[in-house]
Amino acid sequence: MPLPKSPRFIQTWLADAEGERAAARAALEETPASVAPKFFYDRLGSHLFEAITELDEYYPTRTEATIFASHGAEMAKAIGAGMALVDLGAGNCAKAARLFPLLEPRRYVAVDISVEFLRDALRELQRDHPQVEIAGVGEDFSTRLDLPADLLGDDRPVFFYPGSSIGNFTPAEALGFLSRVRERAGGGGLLIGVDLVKPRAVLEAAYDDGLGVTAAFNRNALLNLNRLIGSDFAPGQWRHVAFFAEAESRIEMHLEAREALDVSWPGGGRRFAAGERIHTENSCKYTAPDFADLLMRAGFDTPRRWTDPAGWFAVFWAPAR
Ligand code: AVI
Repeated sequence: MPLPKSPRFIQTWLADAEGERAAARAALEETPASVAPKFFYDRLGSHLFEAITELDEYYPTRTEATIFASHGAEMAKAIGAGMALVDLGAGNCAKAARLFPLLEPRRYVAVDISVEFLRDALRELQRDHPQVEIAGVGEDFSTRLDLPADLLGDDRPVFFYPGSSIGNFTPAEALGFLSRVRERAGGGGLLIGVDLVKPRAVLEAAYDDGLGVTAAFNRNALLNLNRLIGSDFAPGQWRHVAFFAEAESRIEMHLEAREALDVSWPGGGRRFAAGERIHTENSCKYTAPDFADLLMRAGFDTPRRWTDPAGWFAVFWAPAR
């Protein structure tokens, strides 16, 4: 039996490791301190995020899945078959794989910062779909989107950005990011999942679950930072904080020092007062009309939209002629 082919893999994440370390240290030295949400996603963080998606309180993943299950065929008709499907933040690639029978991509390019997790997922996917040309890109696509042209071939580029990860950008950053996608999506478009505004209690429970999985996910960013910059954060000294900030229409996640703490890293360090916070994530919640407007400001054509019956989540198909 021939050996299954290995997906091609390109890695740009941490090509400038010293630059990433300097930026992470600088963000910690500011007041208020912050850690970019990309630091959630080492291999353990990706597994913890997978666990979050199984929680009763975390409605986005299963709500989005019901929208794909109910309307996937209509989406596929709107998009058209045969394409290079570019999955941004692919994770375990499960969402895209579920759409393969409907979208029938000729190529699949998975992009994620969690390099090892992505490699594992792609090996399995290639075994199950030997007919699809599969490639992986280990990249921090929040700031750049460098896809070698030969990865897409002559196929129409259809970008796939499910899960409402767009909410992890501020609206201004989201506009910049969507504009970068639009520049590369000519002849294709963008299929994107977006979390919508809903009652505060539902939102806050989703980001502060009873089992403490989200708290572990939040604290794991400190362990990832310890490895990257050589800091000595002790995760147990930090309390998980998550709340809905109404004015900004976003969930904010923070880590709060349980007592006065000194944290050091090679060449520096700082003191955190008791109760002082490190801002780790925003998760913006949109209204459907506001998000459609954002897509059009980024240069996409009038989008189509599908929602669940409660109107908690939306999937948009934004064509790019
Ligand atoms: C990846 N992203 C869409 C998740 C979210 O809901 O903002 C990350 C997350 N943070 C806490 N729980 C899940």
